[in-house]
Amino acid sequence: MKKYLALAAIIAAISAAYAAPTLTGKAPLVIGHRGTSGYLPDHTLASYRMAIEMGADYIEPDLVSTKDGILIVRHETTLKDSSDVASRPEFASRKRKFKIDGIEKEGWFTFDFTLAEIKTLRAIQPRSDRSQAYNGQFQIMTFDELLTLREEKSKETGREIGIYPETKHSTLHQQLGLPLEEKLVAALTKHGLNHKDAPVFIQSFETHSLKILRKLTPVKLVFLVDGHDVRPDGSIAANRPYDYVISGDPRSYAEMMTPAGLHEIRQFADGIGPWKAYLIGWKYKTGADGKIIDLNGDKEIDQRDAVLLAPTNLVHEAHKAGLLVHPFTFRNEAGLLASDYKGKPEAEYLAYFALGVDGVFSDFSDTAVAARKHFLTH
Ligand SMILES: [Ca+2]
Ligand SMILES: [Ca+2]
Repeated sequence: MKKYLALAAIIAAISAAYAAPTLTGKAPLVIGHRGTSGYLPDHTLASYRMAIEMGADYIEPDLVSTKDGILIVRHETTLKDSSDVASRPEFASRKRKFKIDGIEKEGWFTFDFTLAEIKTLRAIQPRSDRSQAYNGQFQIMTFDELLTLREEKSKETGREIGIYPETKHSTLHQQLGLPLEEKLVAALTKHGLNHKDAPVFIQSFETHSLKILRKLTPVKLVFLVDGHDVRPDGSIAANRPYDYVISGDPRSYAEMMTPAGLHEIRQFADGIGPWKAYLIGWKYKTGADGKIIDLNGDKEIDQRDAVLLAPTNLVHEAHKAGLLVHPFTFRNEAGLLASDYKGKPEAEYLAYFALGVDGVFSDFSDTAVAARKHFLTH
């Protein structure tokens, strides 16, 4: 049974074990995940602008395609949860069932709408635990519009703001005849960002997408490492890259996090973007009935009832393979913080910064920037 360590002990142990904190020795990056989606509806111009103004180094858009082949900035190919499409009678007949990466979904799909139609929709906040006050105010953006914002804000702030786009459901988009990769690279070229030193990372959960991109562009590529759940005993339930499902490669994301797997990833990527549980996991205590114990006694089960495990050596192994490490996703909500952090999101960032991560995907850029400042000055 793994020993539970107090947070201070964890940070101290990490600091002692790692002399060089990041791969390059530079300060870890703050990546504004979907803008600053903790405060404003994700993937909107206002959300990205706020992330930049709060000091994010990079802004992160997910990319999907419209029916007419335009890259738009959305987390999902479904429009139901993040837009007002369900309340638009003119689109009622577009509702249908469709398999996204093998899983049947029902709703309205981005690839059934032209850009002109998408532009009549308005964004809403998909998470019920976040402010709904901004629903209906913002359009859905194109990738090109976001690149223009990046340029404008870089000039205005005097900082070169980076862009960190993700190819969403790459294989599915290829099957639909709407592949993302060439259009993504064309957009970067148009905005002067298709070169080796450009402030760009492209990310994907599919190796196939990165291998295509490796042939198209010299910008840095990051392989995202998924994991959909932590079991009570602390082990990670991980699925497989969808391109592996198609090609018959039996490996899960977790099974690729070995020295050999990391070496293989280094052949087509410059970094990994792992779910943060791969670096510092957590576990739950269970009763005789096998159920998770409500550690803090608030009659709900969430991460406040979890205790941290000792860190894994994944950052160390990835750095040894020459890979950057950018874990996701850092959030402020109390129910998403393990008990060791005592409700302080800054404490979580500090633990990961001490581990030597090269950047963090954050929904709250202000908290991430403040935690980094604290880390660098103490
Ligand atoms: Ca993303
Ligand atoms: Ca609880």
